[in-house]
This record gives sequence, structure tokens and C-alpha cells, in this order.
Amino acid sequence: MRSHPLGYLILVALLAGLALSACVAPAPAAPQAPAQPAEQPAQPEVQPASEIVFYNWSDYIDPEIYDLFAAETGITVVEDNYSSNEELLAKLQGGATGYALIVPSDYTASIMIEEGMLAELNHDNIPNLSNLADQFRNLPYDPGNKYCATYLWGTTGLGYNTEQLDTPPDSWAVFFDPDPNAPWYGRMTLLDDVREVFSAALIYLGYDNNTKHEAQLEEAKQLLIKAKAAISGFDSDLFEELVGSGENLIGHGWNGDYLQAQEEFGTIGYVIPKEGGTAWIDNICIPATATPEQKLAGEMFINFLLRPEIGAKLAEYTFYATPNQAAREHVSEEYLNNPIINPPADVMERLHYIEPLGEFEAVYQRLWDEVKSAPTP
Ligand code: SPD
Repeated sequence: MRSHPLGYLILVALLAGLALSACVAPAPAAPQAPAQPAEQPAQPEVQPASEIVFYNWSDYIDPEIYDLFAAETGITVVEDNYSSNEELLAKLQGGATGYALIVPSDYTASIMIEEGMLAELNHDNIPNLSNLADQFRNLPYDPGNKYCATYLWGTTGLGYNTEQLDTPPDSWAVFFDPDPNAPWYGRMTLLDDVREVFSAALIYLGYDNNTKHEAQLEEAKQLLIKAKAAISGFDSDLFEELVGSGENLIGHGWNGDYLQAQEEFGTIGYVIPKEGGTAWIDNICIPATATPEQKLAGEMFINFLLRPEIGAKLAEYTFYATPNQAAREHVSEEYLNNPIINPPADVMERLHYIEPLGEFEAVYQRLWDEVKSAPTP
């Protein structure tokens, strides 16, 4: 976070005070008649928008929640989707407006806060923020939930087809030291997601997944280029279905998406490789471009999502872990005891967070463009 020395803040405050006094008009002549109390025009009370657009990851909410919210408030929520943080960021940086709600992950929420892209939440409209577990209320990128409410959290690892593989893949080596004779060769995907793929390669190499060492990143880039021969593509939309249907045998992807597909196909397993994987926290926030009416409706929706029963519905439908302590009282034992959703301590120890890198983010993006445009070896 950019630091503001105290002296600088005092200087700014002093200058602001001076500018204000410099603008004061000369005192008017004394009024002839007794002064009447000035009539303040009444501020029109903001009414919530009747329809809002929620820009979210796909398969990341139970659609029934929209019906329940509309039945209670009369507000319709329309959904639009993205499949990476970078897509969300680029869209908003490109000037897209009209969204009342978005769900950036940790490092992206941090960038958006730094860049002034998020509206400050009015906590009076979101009393259910108190349902969040303590550890999700003071996250380093958004202390006190000034801009966002924690939505769900999850992990990134390997999904595999349990009908075609007797033993789970236990290493990122399936991608980064690929065996052309393995049955999964050519039948795997890597996420189409710069920070996730570089994290996988860096963790495999034993490096920090947030490294700023260009030599380490170059090594990771070479591994990713080599992996292109072993995969059917980079994909963040269909990876779980490709594994579930048996078209692919292994996929790099998100735990909850694999568990959703497991409901449909019954053929999916999920592991965090022995070298480790990533963990992330997603957040629901309001873009700074939202109108007051959209913002109020967005805050009402966030408050609704944070109700214990609705939070439980969100978590059980998506198969992701809930930061909502009150919701945990309303989810099934099966959900709470699922180690893919709520990983045990030994797995948690192998998980790494993706951190904001400031301007260095552009270096990852350049290397990622080079991976994408390199010919398949
Ligand atoms: N289908 C929902 C996927 C949610 C993924 N969250 C973001 C993880 C980014 N590292």
C-alpha cells in the first residue's frame, strides 16, 4: 500500500485550510430585517435501482438467491460473467459502466482499491457484515471491509477423471515435466489465468509464487511454453466439464467448480499437488462508477447475501468455503466435513496466496503474452 507520511498529510490539510480561507468572500452588509433561518432544500432520499447488474465469475451463485431477493425487495439482479481477474480489471479500466456489483479476488481488490475503482460501502446498509468470521473482516487489502464484503474462498489444484485414472496425479510434473507416453498427455488444460499459471510453475520450481526475480520468471515461462505441447489448451470456463466427461483426464482448476461438476458427472477427483497450490479469497464490491441508486440496491444485495441462511445457500450451491460464520450453522455436516471445500491443516500448509505486485504485475502480463504467442514446441 502506498504510504503517506504524516507530515505530508498535515501539509495537505494545512494547504486545504489555506485554500478555503483564501476563497472566503468579504462579509456581506448587515441584513436590514431580522434574519430568517435559511431554508435548506430537503435532500431527495435515494431509492434503490429496480434492476442491477452483477458482474461475477460464472457458476458462482445459486440463481434462486436472485428470486428470493426480488420477491422481498422488488429488485431484479441481472448477471454478466467474466473468467479472470484480468478480464474484470480490463473491462472496468476500459470504461465499462452499469455494474452495481463485482467479485474481484484478493490481489485484484487490492489493485482496485489503490486505483480508486471501488465505492466505499455504507455499513449502515449492511448490518449483516457482522456475520463474517473475524479473520475475514480485517484482511490486509481491505481492513474493516471499507470497500468489500468477503464472498467465498477456495483453492486451485488438479482435477482428474476417477474412471480413467486409478491413482490421482500428485505433482505439477504432469504439465512441467510431461511424459509423451502418459495417457493424459494432450488431454489436460491449464487455467487461462496469468497469476494462476505462473503460480503453478513457480511452486513446481520451488520458488515464491509472487516472485519479482526476472530469472525465476523466465524459467517459469520456459516451463509453461514446454507445457503447451502437453495440454489441449488454456481454459477457465470448461476445464471441469472436460474432465468430468472424460474428454480430458487432468485439469488445473478451482476446487468448487470441480465439485459442482462432480454432482453432474460423478467421475471427478481433486488434489493439491505435493509441491503445493494456491488459496484465494473473493470479495463482493461496488464499482466507483455505480449510481447512488445502483449502490444502494447493491448494498441491499450484499446484506441479503450475508444473511445466515442465504450465505449457507451460496456456499452449498457453489461448493466453496464460506467466510460467513453465521452461515456455517446452516450448512450440512457433509459440507463442513468435505476436505476439498474445507482443507485440513496439512493441506492448508501447502497453499500459497497470490499477492498484489503493484507495477510489477505488468511483467507477469508481458511474460504471459509471450507464453501465449510462442509456437507450441
Ligand atoms: N466459478 C467460480 C470461480 C471462482 C474463482 N475465483 C478466483 C480465483 C482466482 N485466483
